[in-house]
Amino acid sequence: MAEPTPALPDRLIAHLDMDAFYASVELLRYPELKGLPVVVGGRRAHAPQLRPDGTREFFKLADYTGRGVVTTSTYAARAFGVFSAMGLMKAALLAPQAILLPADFDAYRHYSRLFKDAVRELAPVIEDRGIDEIYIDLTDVPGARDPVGHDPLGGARALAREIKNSVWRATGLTCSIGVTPNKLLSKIGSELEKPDGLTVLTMDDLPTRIWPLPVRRINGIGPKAGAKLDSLDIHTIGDLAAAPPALLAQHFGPGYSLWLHEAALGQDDRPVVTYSEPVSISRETTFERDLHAKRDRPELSRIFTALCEQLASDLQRKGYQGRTIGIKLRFEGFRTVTRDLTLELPVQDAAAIRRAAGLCLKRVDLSQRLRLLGVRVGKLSRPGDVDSTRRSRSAANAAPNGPKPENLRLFS
Ligand code: DCP
Ligand code: MG
Repeated sequence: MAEPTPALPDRLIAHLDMDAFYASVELLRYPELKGLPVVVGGRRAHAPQLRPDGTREFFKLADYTGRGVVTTSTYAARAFGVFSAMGLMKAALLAPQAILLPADFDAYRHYSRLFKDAVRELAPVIEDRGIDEIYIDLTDVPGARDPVGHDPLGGARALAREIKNSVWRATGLTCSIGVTPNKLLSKIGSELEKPDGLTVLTMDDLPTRIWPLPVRRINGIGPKAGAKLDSLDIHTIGDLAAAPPALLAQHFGPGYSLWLHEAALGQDDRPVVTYSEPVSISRETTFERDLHAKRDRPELSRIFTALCEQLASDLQRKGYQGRTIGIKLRFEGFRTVTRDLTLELPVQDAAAIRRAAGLCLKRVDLSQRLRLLGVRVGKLSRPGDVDSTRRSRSAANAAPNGPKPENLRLFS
Protein backbone atom coordinates (compact mmCIF):
# COMPACT_ATOMS: atom_id res chain seq x y z
CA MET A 1 0.00 0.00 0.00
CA ALA A 2 1.25 3.49 -0.85
CA GLU A 3 1.92 5.86 2.04
CA PRO A 4 -0.83 8.46 2.42
CA THR A 5 0.43 11.84 1.22
CA PRO A 6 -0.53 14.78 3.45
CA ALA A 7 -3.38 16.70 1.83
CA LEU A 8 -2.46 19.90 0.06
CA PRO A 9 -4.52 22.93 1.07
CA ASP A 10 -7.21 24.03 -1.40
CA ARG A 11 -5.39 27.27 -2.07
CA LEU A 12 -1.80 28.49 -1.96
CA ILE A 13 -1.73 32.20 -1.23
CA ALA A 14 1.42 34.26 -0.90
CA HIS A 15 1.91 37.65 0.75
CA LEU A 16 5.01 39.51 -0.36
CA ASP A 17 6.31 42.56 1.51
CA MET A 18 9.47 44.46 0.59
CA ASP A 19 12.11 44.78 3.33
CA ALA A 20 12.63 48.29 4.78
CA PHE A 21 11.33 49.43 1.43
CA TYR A 22 12.02 53.18 1.20
CA ALA A 23 15.33 52.84 3.04
CA SER A 24 16.44 49.94 0.81
CA VAL A 25 15.71 51.99 -2.32
CA GLU A 26 17.88 54.78 -0.88
CA LEU A 27 20.72 52.30 -0.32
CA LEU A 28 20.67 51.43 -4.03
CA ARG A 29 21.53 55.04 -4.72
CA TYR A 30 24.02 55.37 -1.84
CA PRO A 31 25.65 51.94 -1.57
CA GLU A 32 28.25 53.34 0.83
CA LEU A 33 25.48 53.37 3.48
CA LYS A 34 24.96 49.59 3.36
CA GLY A 35 24.88 48.12 6.85
CA LEU A 36 24.64 51.53 8.55
CA PRO A 37 21.67 52.85 10.52
CA VAL A 38 19.72 54.95 8.00
CA VAL A 39 16.44 56.74 8.55
CA VAL A 40 14.14 58.07 5.83
CA GLY A 41 11.97 60.99 6.87
CA GLY A 42 13.85 64.22 6.36
CA ARG A 43 13.13 67.16 4.13
CA ARG A 44 15.00 68.20 1.00
CA ALA A 45 17.42 70.19 3.16
CA HIS A 46 18.70 66.87 4.56
CA ALA A 47 19.78 65.52 1.18
CA PRO A 48 23.48 64.56 1.06
CA GLN A 49 25.93 67.16 -0.29
CA LEU A 50 28.59 66.30 -2.83
CA ARG A 51 32.10 67.19 -1.59
CA PRO A 52 34.74 68.51 -4.06
CA ASP A 53 36.49 65.11 -3.96
CA GLY A 54 33.32 63.40 -5.19
CA THR A 55 32.39 61.74 -1.89
CA ARG A 56 29.10 62.56 -0.21
CA GLU A 57 28.45 64.24 3.09
CA PHE A 58 25.37 62.80 4.76
CA PHE A 59 23.16 64.46 7.33
CA LYS A 60 23.54 62.98 10.82
CA LEU A 61 20.37 62.40 12.82
CA ALA A 62 22.09 64.06 15.82
CA ASP A 63 21.96 67.40 13.97
CA TYR A 64 18.22 67.23 13.36
CA THR A 65 15.81 69.68 14.93
CA GLY A 66 12.17 69.76 14.01
CA ARG A 67 9.03 67.71 14.30
CA GLY A 68 9.34 65.22 11.49
CA VAL A 69 8.81 61.51 12.05
CA VAL A 70 10.61 58.40 10.89
CA THR A 71 8.99 57.14 7.69
CA THR A 72 11.07 53.99 7.74
CA SER A 73 14.46 52.82 8.96
CA THR A 74 17.02 50.22 7.93
CA TYR A 75 17.34 47.07 10.02
CA ALA A 76 20.64 48.47 11.36
CA ALA A 77 18.69 51.49 12.70
CA ARG A 78 15.92 49.24 14.05
CA ALA A 79 18.58 47.52 16.17
CA PHE A 80 18.79 50.86 18.07
CA GLY A 81 15.03 50.90 18.58
CA VAL A 82 14.30 53.32 15.74
CA PHE A 83 11.04 52.42 13.96
CA SER A 84 8.41 53.95 11.65
CA ALA A 85 6.32 56.82 13.08
CA MET A 86 8.81 57.68 15.87
CA GLY A 87 9.68 61.38 16.17
CA LEU A 88 13.03 62.12 14.53
CA MET A 89 14.33 63.93 17.62
CA LYS A 90 13.54 60.92 19.77
CA ALA A 91 15.21 58.69 17.17
CA ALA A 92 18.27 60.96 17.33
CA LEU A 93 18.61 60.21 21.04
CA LEU A 94 18.61 56.46 20.32
CA ALA A 95 20.85 56.55 17.24
CA PRO A 96 22.59 59.93 16.90
CA GLN A 97 25.05 58.52 14.35
CA ALA A 98 22.24 57.38 12.03
CA ILE A 99 22.07 59.00 8.59
CA LEU A 100 18.92 60.96 7.77
CA LEU A 101 17.64 61.06 4.19
CA PRO A 102 14.66 62.81 2.61
CA ALA A 103 11.92 60.66 1.07
CA ASP A 104 11.79 60.40 -2.71
CA PHE A 105 8.37 59.01 -3.55
CA ASP A 106 8.97 58.99 -7.30
CA ALA A 107 11.85 56.57 -6.81
CA TYR A 108 9.76 54.35 -4.50
CA ARG A 109 6.92 54.24 -7.01
CA HIS A 110 9.38 53.32 -9.74
CA TYR A 111 10.76 50.36 -7.77
CA SER A 112 7.25 49.39 -6.73
CA ARG A 113 6.30 49.03 -10.36
CA LEU A 114 9.49 47.07 -11.13
CA PHE A 115 8.99 44.48 -8.41
CA LYS A 116 5.30 43.98 -9.17
CA ASP A 117 6.03 43.51 -12.88
CA ALA A 118 8.72 40.95 -12.03
CA VAL A 119 6.30 38.94 -9.88
CA ARG A 120 3.54 39.17 -12.48
CA GLU A 121 5.74 37.39 -15.03
CA LEU A 122 5.85 34.31 -12.81
CA ALA A 123 2.43 34.49 -11.16
CA PRO A 124 -0.19 36.69 -12.81
CA VAL A 125 -2.89 36.68 -10.11
CA ILE A 126 -1.78 39.59 -7.96
CA GLU A 127 -3.65 41.84 -5.54
CA ASP A 128 -1.99 45.20 -5.12
CA ARG A 129 -1.98 46.21 -1.46
CA GLY A 130 0.01 49.40 -1.70
CA ILE A 131 3.49 50.54 -2.54
CA ASP A 132 5.45 47.63 -1.07
CA GLU A 133 3.10 44.67 -0.66
CA ILE A 134 1.01 42.31 -2.74
CA TYR A 135 -0.94 39.11 -2.37
CA ILE A 136 -0.30 36.45 -4.99
CA ASP A 137 -2.56 33.48 -5.71
CA LEU A 138 -0.16 30.64 -6.47
CA THR A 139 -2.85 27.93 -6.60
CA ASP A 140 -2.95 27.61 -10.37
CA VAL A 141 0.66 28.43 -11.14
CA PRO A 142 2.19 25.39 -12.89
CA GLY A 143 4.36 23.42 -10.49
CA ALA A 144 3.15 25.18 -7.33
CA ARG A 145 1.28 22.09 -6.13
CA ASP A 146 3.94 19.55 -7.08
CA PRO A 147 5.65 17.81 -4.19
CA VAL A 148 9.43 17.83 -4.10
CA GLY A 149 10.73 14.59 -2.59
CA HIS A 150 8.76 14.07 0.60
CA ASP A 151 7.82 17.74 0.88
CA PRO A 152 4.25 18.21 -0.39
CA LEU A 153 4.85 21.97 -0.35
CA GLY A 154 8.15 21.72 -2.17
CA GLY A 155 6.71 23.15 -5.37
CA ALA A 156 5.23 26.14 -3.54
CA ARG A 157 8.48 26.74 -1.73
CA ALA A 158 10.50 26.59 -4.95
CA LEU A 159 8.12 28.98 -6.68
CA ALA A 160 8.29 31.46 -3.79
CA ARG A 161 12.09 31.28 -3.92
CA GLU A 162 11.96 31.93 -7.65
CA ILE A 163 9.74 34.98 -7.05
CA LYS A 164 12.22 36.33 -4.50
CA ASN A 165 15.11 35.85 -6.94
CA SER A 166 13.20 37.51 -9.68
CA VAL A 167 12.39 40.54 -7.50
CA TRP A 168 16.07 40.74 -6.59
CA ARG A 169 17.18 40.59 -10.23
CA ALA A 170 14.67 43.27 -11.25
CA THR A 171 15.37 45.68 -8.40
CA GLY A 172 18.39 44.69 -6.32
CA LEU A 173 16.01 44.60 -3.34
CA THR A 174 15.03 41.82 -0.95
CA CYS A 175 11.52 40.96 0.12
CA SER A 176 9.84 38.56 2.53
CA ILE A 177 7.15 36.09 1.53
CA GLY A 178 4.61 34.10 3.50
CA VAL A 179 2.85 31.18 1.75
CA THR A 180 -0.19 29.68 3.47
CA PRO A 181 -3.74 28.57 2.62
CA ASN A 182 -5.11 32.13 2.89
CA LYS A 183 -4.44 35.88 2.94
CA LEU A 184 -4.81 36.31 6.69
CA LEU A 185 -2.14 33.73 7.53
CA SER A 186 0.16 34.77 4.68
CA LYS A 187 0.14 38.37 5.88
CA ILE A 188 1.26 37.19 9.31
CA GLY A 189 3.68 34.70 7.76
CA SER A 190 5.57 37.21 5.63
CA GLU A 191 6.63 39.04 8.79
CA LEU A 192 7.86 36.01 10.68
CA GLU A 193 11.32 35.77 9.11
CA LYS A 194 11.93 39.32 7.93
CA PRO A 195 14.20 40.49 6.32
CA ASP A 196 14.75 38.28 3.25
CA GLY A 197 12.39 35.71 4.73
CA LEU A 198 10.41 32.82 3.31
CA THR A 199 7.79 31.22 5.55
CA VAL A 200 5.57 28.40 4.33
CA LEU A 201 2.82 27.35 6.73
CA THR A 202 -0.05 24.87 6.72
CA MET A 203 -2.95 24.64 9.15
CA ASP A 204 -0.85 22.13 11.13
CA ASP A 205 1.56 24.96 11.99
CA LEU A 206 -1.15 27.08 13.60
CA PRO A 207 -0.52 26.02 17.23
CA THR A 208 3.26 26.43 17.07
CA ARG A 209 3.78 29.39 14.72
CA ILE A 210 0.62 31.52 14.95
CA TRP A 211 -1.00 31.02 18.35
CA PRO A 212 2.01 32.28 20.37
CA LEU A 213 1.88 35.67 18.55
CA PRO A 214 0.19 38.75 20.03
CA VAL A 215 -3.36 39.36 18.76
CA ARG A 216 -2.31 42.63 17.10
CA ARG A 217 -0.41 40.64 14.45
CA ILE A 218 -3.78 39.86 12.89
CA ASN A 219 -4.45 42.41 10.19
CA GLY A 220 -7.84 43.78 11.28
CA ILE A 221 -7.19 43.94 15.01
CA GLY A 222 -6.30 47.58 15.54
CA PRO A 223 -5.17 49.48 18.64
CA LYS A 224 -8.69 49.75 20.07
CA ALA A 225 -9.66 46.10 19.73
CA GLY A 226 -6.15 45.12 20.86
CA ALA A 227 -6.47 47.13 24.08
CA LYS A 228 -9.93 45.75 24.71
CA LEU A 229 -8.70 42.17 24.24
CA ASP A 230 -5.76 42.89 26.55
CA SER A 231 -8.18 44.08 29.22
CA LEU A 232 -10.03 40.77 28.85
CA ASP A 233 -6.72 38.95 29.45
CA ILE A 234 -6.61 37.84 25.82
CA HIS A 235 -3.07 38.56 24.67
CA THR A 236 -2.04 35.94 22.13
CA ILE A 237 -3.83 34.63 19.07
CA GLY A 238 -4.01 31.32 20.96
CA ASP A 239 -5.80 33.08 23.85
CA LEU A 240 -8.24 34.44 21.29
CA ALA A 241 -8.81 31.02 19.73
CA ALA A 242 -9.63 29.65 23.18
CA ALA A 243 -11.86 32.56 24.26
CA PRO A 244 -15.53 31.70 24.78
CA PRO A 245 -17.47 33.04 21.74
CA ALA A 246 -20.14 34.45 24.08
CA LEU A 247 -17.54 36.59 25.88
CA LEU A 248 -16.29 37.98 22.56
CA ALA A 249 -19.84 38.63 21.35
CA GLN A 250 -20.61 40.50 24.55
CA HIS A 251 -17.70 42.89 24.04
CA PHE A 252 -17.39 43.15 20.27
CA GLY A 253 -20.87 42.56 18.84
CA PRO A 254 -21.97 39.57 16.76
CA GLY A 255 -20.20 40.31 13.46
CA TYR A 256 -16.74 41.34 14.61
CA SER A 257 -16.61 38.72 17.37
CA LEU A 258 -17.33 35.95 14.86
CA TRP A 259 -14.59 37.30 12.62
CA LEU A 260 -12.17 37.46 15.59
CA HIS A 261 -12.88 33.83 16.44
CA GLU A 262 -12.40 32.63 12.86
CA ALA A 263 -9.26 34.72 12.41
CA ALA A 264 -7.73 33.15 15.51
CA LEU A 265 -8.44 29.73 14.00
CA GLY A 266 -6.62 30.84 10.83
CA GLN A 267 -9.78 30.84 8.72
CA ASP A 268 -10.17 33.30 5.89
CA ASP A 269 -11.70 32.69 2.49
CA ARG A 270 -11.29 36.13 0.96
CA PRO A 271 -10.18 35.79 -2.67
CA VAL A 272 -7.13 37.49 -4.11
CA VAL A 273 -8.68 40.42 -5.93
CA THR A 274 -6.64 41.25 -8.98
CA TYR A 275 -8.00 44.72 -9.49
CA SER A 276 -9.24 47.21 -6.96
CA GLU A 277 -9.79 50.92 -7.14
CA PRO A 278 -8.34 53.06 -4.38
CA VAL A 279 -11.04 54.46 -2.10
CA SER A 280 -9.42 57.85 -1.85
CA ILE A 281 -6.19 59.70 -2.47
CA SER A 282 -4.80 62.17 0.03
CA ARG A 283 -1.88 64.39 0.92
CA GLU A 284 -1.07 65.80 4.32
CA THR A 285 1.72 67.64 6.05
CA THR A 286 2.80 68.28 9.63
CA PHE A 287 4.04 71.85 10.07
CA GLU A 288 7.47 72.69 11.41
CA ARG A 289 5.71 74.79 14.08
CA ASP A 290 2.05 75.13 15.04
CA LEU A 291 0.29 77.66 12.81
CA HIS A 292 -2.63 79.92 13.57
CA ALA A 293 -5.39 80.39 11.01
CA LYS A 294 -5.36 84.19 11.36
CA ARG A 295 -1.82 85.12 12.40
CA ASP A 296 -0.14 82.69 9.99
CA ARG A 297 -2.69 83.03 7.25
CA PRO A 298 -0.26 83.57 4.31
CA GLU A 299 1.88 80.59 5.23
CA LEU A 300 -1.13 78.34 5.84
CA SER A 301 -2.70 79.42 2.61
CA ARG A 302 0.51 78.66 0.70
CA ILE A 303 0.74 75.18 2.25
CA PHE A 304 -2.95 74.56 1.59
CA THR A 305 -2.56 75.47 -2.08
CA ALA A 306 0.57 73.33 -2.43
CA LEU A 307 -1.24 70.31 -0.94
CA CYS A 308 -4.11 70.74 -3.38
CA GLU A 309 -1.66 71.01 -6.27
CA GLN A 310 0.17 67.84 -5.22
CA LEU A 311 -3.12 66.04 -4.83
CA ALA A 312 -4.31 67.17 -8.25
CA SER A 313 -1.09 65.92 -9.81
CA ASP A 314 -1.45 62.58 -7.96
CA LEU A 315 -4.98 62.25 -9.33
CA GLN A 316 -3.94 63.14 -12.86
CA ARG A 317 -0.94 60.81 -12.83
CA LYS A 318 -3.07 57.92 -11.57
CA GLY A 319 -5.91 58.79 -13.93
CA TYR A 320 -8.60 59.53 -11.36
CA GLN A 321 -11.10 62.24 -10.63
CA GLY A 322 -13.13 62.51 -7.45
CA ARG A 323 -16.39 63.87 -6.18
CA THR A 324 -15.80 64.04 -2.43
CA ILE A 325 -13.28 66.55 -1.18
CA GLY A 326 -12.25 66.35 2.46
CA ILE A 327 -9.86 68.05 4.85
CA LYS A 328 -8.11 66.82 7.96
CA LEU A 329 -6.89 69.17 10.65
CA ARG A 330 -4.88 68.29 13.71
CA PHE A 331 -4.72 70.90 16.43
CA GLU A 332 -2.15 71.46 19.14
CA GLY A 333 -2.89 68.77 21.70
CA PHE A 334 -3.52 66.28 18.85
CA ARG A 335 -7.28 66.73 18.51
CA THR A 336 -8.10 65.73 14.95
CA VAL A 337 -11.04 66.99 12.91
CA THR A 338 -12.23 66.03 9.43
CA ARG A 339 -14.82 67.60 7.16
CA ASP A 340 -15.85 66.74 3.64
CA LEU A 341 -18.29 67.68 0.97
CA THR A 342 -19.51 65.93 -2.15
CA LEU A 343 -19.67 67.79 -5.43
CA GLU A 344 -22.20 67.24 -8.17
CA LEU A 345 -19.48 66.46 -10.73
CA PRO A 346 -16.06 64.89 -10.20
CA VAL A 347 -13.02 67.15 -10.31
CA GLN A 348 -9.34 66.59 -10.92
CA ASP A 349 -7.74 70.04 -10.93
CA ALA A 350 -6.05 71.88 -8.10
CA ALA A 351 -8.24 74.98 -8.23
CA ALA A 352 -11.48 73.01 -7.90
CA ILE A 353 -10.05 70.91 -5.07
CA ARG A 354 -8.76 74.05 -3.33
CA ARG A 355 -12.15 75.70 -3.61
CA ALA A 356 -14.10 72.75 -2.20
CA ALA A 357 -11.54 72.13 0.54
CA GLY A 358 -11.78 75.83 1.40
CA LEU A 359 -15.52 75.42 1.96
CA CYS A 360 -14.82 72.48 4.29
CA LEU A 361 -12.37 74.62 6.20
CA LYS A 362 -15.08 77.23 6.81
CA ARG A 363 -16.99 74.62 8.80
CA VAL A 364 -14.25 74.24 11.41
CA ASP A 365 -13.58 76.43 14.44
CA LEU A 366 -10.04 77.62 13.79
CA SER A 367 -9.29 79.41 17.06
CA GLN A 368 -6.75 76.80 18.15
CA ARG A 369 -3.35 76.51 16.51
CA LEU A 370 -2.84 73.79 13.89
CA ARG A 371 -0.09 71.22 13.61
CA LEU A 372 -1.26 69.26 10.58
CA LEU A 373 -3.29 69.87 7.48
CA GLY A 374 -4.44 67.24 5.00
CA VAL A 375 -6.59 67.20 1.88
CA ARG A 376 -8.35 64.13 0.51
CA VAL A 377 -10.29 63.27 -2.63
CA GLY A 378 -12.73 60.38 -2.45
CA LYS A 379 -15.60 58.85 -4.50
CA LEU A 380 -13.03 58.30 -7.20
CA SER A 381 -13.83 57.50 -10.79
CA ARG A 382 -11.91 57.37 -14.04
CA PRO A 383 -12.64 60.06 -16.59
CA GLY A 384 -14.52 57.73 -19.00
CA ASP A 385 -12.51 57.69 -22.22
CA VAL A 386 -10.14 60.00 -24.08
CA ASP A 387 -13.08 62.13 -25.18
CA SER A 388 -14.51 62.68 -21.74
CA THR A 389 -11.01 63.56 -20.48
CA ARG A 390 -10.80 66.13 -23.21
CA ARG A 391 -14.24 67.45 -22.38
CA SER A 392 -13.41 67.90 -18.73
CA ARG A 393 -10.07 69.52 -19.64
CA SER A 394 -11.75 72.01 -21.95
CA ALA A 395 -14.41 72.70 -19.33
CA ALA A 396 -11.62 73.43 -16.88
CA ASN A 397 -10.00 75.74 -19.41
CA ALA A 398 -13.23 77.61 -19.93
CA ALA A 399 -13.55 78.18 -16.19
CA PRO A 400 -9.96 78.30 -14.91
CA ASN A 401 -11.07 78.74 -11.33
CA GLY A 402 -13.02 75.50 -11.27
CA PRO A 403 -16.72 75.14 -10.67
CA LYS A 404 -18.50 78.19 -9.33
CA PRO A 405 -19.51 77.97 -5.67
CA GLU A 406 -23.18 77.78 -6.57
CA ASN A 407 -22.42 74.53 -8.40
CA LEU A 408 -21.10 72.98 -5.21
CA ARG A 409 -23.59 70.90 -3.33
CA LEU A 410 -22.94 70.54 0.37
CA PHE A 411 -23.71 67.33 2.23
CA SER A 412 -22.72 67.56 5.84
N1 DCP B 1 5.60 53.77 5.64
C1 DCP B 1 5.11 55.03 5.95
N2 DCP B 1 4.58 55.27 7.20
C2 DCP B 1 4.53 54.29 8.13
C3 DCP B 1 5.01 53.01 7.83
C4 DCP B 1 5.55 52.78 6.56
O1 DCP B 1 5.16 55.92 5.12
N3 DCP B 1 4.02 54.54 9.34
C5 DCP B 1 6.20 53.54 4.31
C6 DCP B 1 7.69 53.40 4.42
C7 DCP B 1 7.97 51.95 4.22
C8 DCP B 1 6.80 51.51 3.35
O2 DCP B 1 5.71 52.36 3.70
O3 DCP B 1 9.25 51.74 3.64
C9 DCP B 1 6.40 50.08 3.57
O4 DCP B 1 5.93 49.87 4.90
P1 DCP B 1 6.28 48.59 5.73
O5 DCP B 1 5.40 48.58 6.92
O6 DCP B 1 6.27 47.38 4.84
O7 DCP B 1 7.75 48.87 6.26
P2 DCP B 1 9.15 48.62 5.59
O8 DCP B 1 9.02 48.05 4.23
O9 DCP B 1 9.94 49.89 5.66
O10 DCP B 1 9.84 47.60 6.57
P3 DCP B 1 9.55 46.03 6.74
O11 DCP B 1 10.84 45.38 6.36
O12 DCP B 1 9.21 45.85 8.18
O13 DCP B 1 8.45 45.68 5.81
MG1 MG C 1 7.81 46.38 3.87
